[in-house]
Amino acid sequence: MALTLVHSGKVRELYDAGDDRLLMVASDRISAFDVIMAEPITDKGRVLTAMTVHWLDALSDLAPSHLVSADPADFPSGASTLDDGGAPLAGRALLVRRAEMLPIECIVRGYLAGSGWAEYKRSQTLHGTELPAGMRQSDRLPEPLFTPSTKATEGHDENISYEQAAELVGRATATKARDLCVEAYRRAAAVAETHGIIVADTKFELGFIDGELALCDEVLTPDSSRFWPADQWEPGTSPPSFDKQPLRDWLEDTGWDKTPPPPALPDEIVKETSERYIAAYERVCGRRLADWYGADWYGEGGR
Ligand code: PZK
Repeated sequence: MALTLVHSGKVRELYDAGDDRLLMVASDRISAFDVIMAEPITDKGRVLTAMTVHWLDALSDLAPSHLVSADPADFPSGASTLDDGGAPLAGRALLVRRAEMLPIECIVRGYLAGSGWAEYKRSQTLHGTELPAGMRQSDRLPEPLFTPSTKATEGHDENISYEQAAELVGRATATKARDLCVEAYRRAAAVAETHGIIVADTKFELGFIDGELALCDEVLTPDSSRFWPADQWEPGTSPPSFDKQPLRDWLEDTGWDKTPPPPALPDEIVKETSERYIAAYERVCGRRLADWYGADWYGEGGR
């Protein structure tokens, strides 16, 4: 039986796998300046999937997760005929349990970037929490902060205070979510830092499975986080993105106006971007991508 598509994101899809399960498929698509590029980035879907599994496993003592299996042999039969127009599914799909998702994005910030920096400049606060005076763009925060937002169905998510989050999901759940996410961020950031990568911030999605708060969706990937090369971190400036900067720089250099269609990417840019994603996985998780599902198809078994 063909699987039914239940949700299509910019770079990934979610299918009903029956039996209260979903198949979460990460494509090799990449977006830059909010526009999807025409060329797939080789291995990007496998990198995001392998990273998610690594962290769900490494954090399993902290929280249960929605993960059932990453092994294609465990996928429902309809998965084998599933064709999203991309590379084979092996390594870039996860069978997960359906959860009752919280209506908030659980973001943790360790550094002052993006909308956090914009708020700080305005009011010296981050999601309503007062911060020390005199902080610069990209500065490290005194402590990682839980900075939730609502899930906007259209347009951009709205930042909310911890109090507002407590009103939305209940205080006990908000407290649990905050403590879990901050600890997960601390662990991942500490590991990444020893390998020269700063995890500036990251977004978790939590849901209830069998009455327990579980880690869902993708976890600590470049698409759900800001990864910076530690050696290029300079407070007062905006550090490059570990994974996307060569692509962004090339696009800027073309003079493209950032509306579709984007310019066709040269092979060198595709290759360099792919290598960045793989390096992020191998450095942050301390594992080789060649050891992950689907390596045979890409002919990297001997790497
Ligand atoms: C769920 N998303 C986002 C992910 C997409 C969109 N375990 C779960 N149970 C219920 N719902 C979700 C999950 C998870 N994960 C995740 N939306 C709903 C999403 C992947 C591809 F297109």
